[in-house]
Amino acid sequence: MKVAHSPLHARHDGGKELHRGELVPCFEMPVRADYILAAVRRAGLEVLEPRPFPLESLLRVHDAGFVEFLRTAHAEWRAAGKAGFMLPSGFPARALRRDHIPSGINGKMGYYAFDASTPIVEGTWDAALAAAHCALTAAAWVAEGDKSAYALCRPPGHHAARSVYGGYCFLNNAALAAQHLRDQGFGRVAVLDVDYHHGNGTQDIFWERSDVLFVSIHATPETEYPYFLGYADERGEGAGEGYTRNFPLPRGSTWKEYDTALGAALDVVGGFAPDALVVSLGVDTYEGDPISAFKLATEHFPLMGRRLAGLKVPTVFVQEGGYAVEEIGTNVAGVLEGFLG
Ligand code: Q9C
Ligand code: ZN
Repeated sequence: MKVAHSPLHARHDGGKELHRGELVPCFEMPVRADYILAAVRRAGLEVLEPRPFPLESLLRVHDAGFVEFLRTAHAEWRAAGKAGFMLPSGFPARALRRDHIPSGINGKMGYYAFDASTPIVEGTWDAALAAAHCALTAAAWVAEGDKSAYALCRPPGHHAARSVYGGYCFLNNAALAAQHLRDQGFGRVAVLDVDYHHGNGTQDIFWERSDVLFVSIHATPETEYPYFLGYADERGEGAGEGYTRNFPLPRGSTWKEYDTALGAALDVVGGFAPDALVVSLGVDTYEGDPISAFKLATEHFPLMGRRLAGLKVPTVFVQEGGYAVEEIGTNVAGVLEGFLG
């Protein structure tokens, strides 16, 4: 299994996020990728830099105005006389919604963002673009015949929707990988999201489509981020009806409950008979994660990988969350090694 990794990820070093009423250092920090890189190298996987892709590749799943905002946001912020990290403080919530994008940087930022935990710094665009290229490269390897590949994406992607960013995510790396596989002739692509948090962005992107199945196992949004999506009754609409499936679990869930949900999710994926699989691989389900409340132990991640291999489908792994930084590499490598068997 080849690994796509770019050192450009380190240009996104967000500063602070709003967490439980306080500005705290970002949980999504550059050293996460360093631990993962060391662990996949220890596991003997070959690490390669991503290929370049035209900017238009992003527009297969994202809105053009949104991409242009991400590309230019920090320069506009500096032009307005500001420095450091950008966080929005006003959002088009229900009573404020209309079809107008404010021209000022603060209003524009609130328009495109959905939380105040996702700072943009000068290097955010370079890092997010490199992460997208890692996902597209891993998908390209699989399209060219590799049985599996791993995109070591940072920043992560699954909360980023067609035209909204948040949850530490800017561009939806997993959605880009899935779309690339579709564009390379894989007729049916399944996305299985095992991050602790619901993959609202991926769900949004494929909500009305029947060619990409979205299945997610995550903590209940009643109490857990992203709060407003990820409920079991969300199943897609129009042509996509039945092609989104959510498996929310209570806080405190252990491998026993997780494994049962994983079995149900894999039955849905298997029933779809996909030509390729994209796994949104968050390891914030780990018991030591500082912002999450599942109880998976390090020994369970290889078991997860083994179960995924049972689908016997070409598979692209895309890195999402995981904030217990010292264990993140071991847990990610555990899934990949379990998959390889
Ligand atoms: N007090 C991923 O794992 N922070 N994103 C919530 C609530 C956002 C997690 C703060 C968590 C986003 C990719
Ligand atoms: Zn997460």
